[in-house]
Amino acid sequence: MGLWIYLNGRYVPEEEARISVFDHGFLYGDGVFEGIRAYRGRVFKLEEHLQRLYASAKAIALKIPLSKEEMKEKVLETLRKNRLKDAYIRLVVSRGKGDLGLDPLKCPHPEVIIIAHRISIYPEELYQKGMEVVIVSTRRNIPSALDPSIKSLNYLNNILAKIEANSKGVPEAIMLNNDGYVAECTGDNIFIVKDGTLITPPVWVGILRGITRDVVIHLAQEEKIPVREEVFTPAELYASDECFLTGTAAEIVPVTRVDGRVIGKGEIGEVTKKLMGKFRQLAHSEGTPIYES
Ligand code: PXG
Repeated sequence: MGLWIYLNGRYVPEEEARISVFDHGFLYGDGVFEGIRAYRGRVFKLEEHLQRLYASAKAIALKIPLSKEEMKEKVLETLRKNRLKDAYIRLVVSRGKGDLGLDPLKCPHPEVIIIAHRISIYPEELYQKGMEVVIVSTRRNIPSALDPSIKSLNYLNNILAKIEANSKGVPEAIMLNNDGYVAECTGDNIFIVKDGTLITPPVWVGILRGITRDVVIHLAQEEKIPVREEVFTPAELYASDECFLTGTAAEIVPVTRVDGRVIGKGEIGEVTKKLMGKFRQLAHSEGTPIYES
């Protein structure tokens, strides 16, 4: 059985879910999106994801034609329509159909798409043994040109970094900001542990403020693990005791090798292990119910 896709107020079978070749999301990457997870019949951090979506839209002067409350109901309805309990939800709002020019004023009707799908994640082995990553030469977009805190449909910067990771045979790429400080990965935020303190780059270095990142900071505070949002260099990353990546799809993935340097003891560290456990517990126990409300 195929999927039902929410497309501008209607549910259509995936084969019929089509957008115009004049859509500016397609022509120019002009739009915003979110990736959200549902675990065991509950949507994790739905409010936070919707807030970020509306904030991203506002930043690019895109008016979403639904209220946040309506959007929330549509997300839940899409999950129900597809009988999903564990899912990855992709919410896309594009500028909509215009002419071949850039001008967003020529696009009066933004396009809203919700896709809910079974998730595909990294292989379980990576969560037990840790991942190898590399620092790539593609720098993260500078905030004064295109702020990475906007989750826009324009992901070419990240894709160029991913191509470099692919060519090195690793699953993720670490990107530096234009000053050479560690920023984030192509679709994940980054944390290191040094002498018992958890450190993650501050949003102002030019990163997406990940929902998972916020959850992890909060969990660490609850566990009385000292947390600092602070810039760090590749050398400090190489010399860290532990490293992990966070993202909606990835959750918390331990990193045990960066550019051929073994991180810490080359196994999953204690702080990482503790936070992975706490995160799973939280994701499996709270969220917006899909089926009773
Ligand atoms: N940084 C960037 C650049 C992202 O795109 C994250 C960090 C993590 O944020 P959350 O809120 O999910 O904790 C993201 C989000 C994929 C994929 O297929 C991942 C994202 C976006 C699009 C695709 O892995 N990640």
